[in-house]
Amino acid sequence: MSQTLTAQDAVRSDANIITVQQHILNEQRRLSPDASGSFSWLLSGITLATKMISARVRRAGLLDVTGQVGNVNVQGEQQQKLDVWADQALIHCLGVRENVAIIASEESEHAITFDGRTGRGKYAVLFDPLDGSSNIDVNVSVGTIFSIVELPADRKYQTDPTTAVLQAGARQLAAGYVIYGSSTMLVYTTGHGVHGFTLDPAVGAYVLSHEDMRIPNAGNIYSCNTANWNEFPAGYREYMKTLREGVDGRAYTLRYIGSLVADFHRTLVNGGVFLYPATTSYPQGKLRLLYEANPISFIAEQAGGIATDGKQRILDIVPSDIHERTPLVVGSPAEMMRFQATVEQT
Ligand code: P6P
Repeated sequence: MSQTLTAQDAVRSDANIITVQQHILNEQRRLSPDASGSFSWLLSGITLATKMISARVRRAGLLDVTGQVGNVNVQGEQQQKLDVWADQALIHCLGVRENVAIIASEESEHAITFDGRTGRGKYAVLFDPLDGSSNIDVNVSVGTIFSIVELPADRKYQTDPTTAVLQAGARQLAAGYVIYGSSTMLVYTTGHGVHGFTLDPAVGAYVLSHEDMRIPNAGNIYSCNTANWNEFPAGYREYMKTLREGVDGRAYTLRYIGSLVADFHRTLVNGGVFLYPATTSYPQGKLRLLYEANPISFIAEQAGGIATDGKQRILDIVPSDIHERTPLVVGSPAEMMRFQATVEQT
C-alpha cells in the first residue's frame, strides 16, 4: 500500500519547508530542464556568506567588529570592520565556486579574478558586501546587495576583467539583496518574478516566506534625504511637495532609514517611492550603478515597479566604470508615473 503526496499536500504541512536552493532547482526544472545546476551552486556561495554575515551582524555589539578600521575605501568612505569581514566572507565563499570567474566588490578598486581559473568560469558576481554599514553601531538594518552577469563566451575577459563586467543592468541574469533587519531575509530574482526567503536560525536555512512579491500599484510613503532639499535638481522639490500635500485623497508621509536595502525593501512591500537624486555633493548621484542601483532596479521591475535615474531606465544605462554612481528613483507605478510626468519632462 503506498500513498502519493501531491505537491499541494506537501506544502500544507509547515514541516515541508522550501529552501532557496530547492526553489532555484524547482525553477530551473520548470524553466530550463537541461540546466546543469551550476547557478544553484553559485547562489549557495551567496547564501552561505550572507548567513555568516548575519551571524556576525547580530553579535556585533559582543565582538570587536563595530567601528571603523581606520582605512578609507575606494569610495572615499571610512571602512567599517564589518565591511571588511563581509567582503572577505563573500570573496571566500564565491572564490571556491569554479563557475565564478570575476568578482567586483564595492570594497575593491579593481575586479578580482581567481589565479589559474580564468577561462573556465562563466559568471561574474558584483556586490556591495554590507550596504549602510555606518548604521551598524546604532543597530539599524543593513544589507548585502548582489548582481550576477554572464561573461562573454570568447573569454576575452582574461586580459581585461573590468571591461567584462561593464554590462547594462538589463543583461543581469539574477540579482538580489539580503536585509539584516528584524529578521534576515533574502530577496532575489532570476527574471521570473521576485521571491523572498526568511532565514530560520533554528534550521540554518533560508525558507520561502514571500513567493512572487509584487510592489503595490500605489503607496503613501516617499523616502528621501530631504536634508539635501536645496541641492535637488529642478522638479524634485515640486514632486515631493505634491506628495506632501496629498494625491487623490492619499496623504503621503516621509520615511528615511539611510540604508538603501531597508528603504527599498519597505518600498517593495508597502509601495511608494525612494529617491536619491543628484546633489551638489554627488553630482552623478551617490548610489553605485553596478552593485546597488542595477540589482535593486531589476528586482523593482520584476515586482511590477519602475526605476530611473531621473531621465532614463536604470537598466538601460551602459556603465563605463565599475564604481560609477547614478541618481536613483524607484517605486510603485503610480508614484513613478507621476514622477516621470513631473520631473522627467522638465
Ligand atoms: P545619505 C549608505 O551609506 C548608502 O550608500 C545607502 O545605503 C543609502 O541609501 C545612502 O548611502 C544614504 O546616504 O547621504 O542619505 O546618508
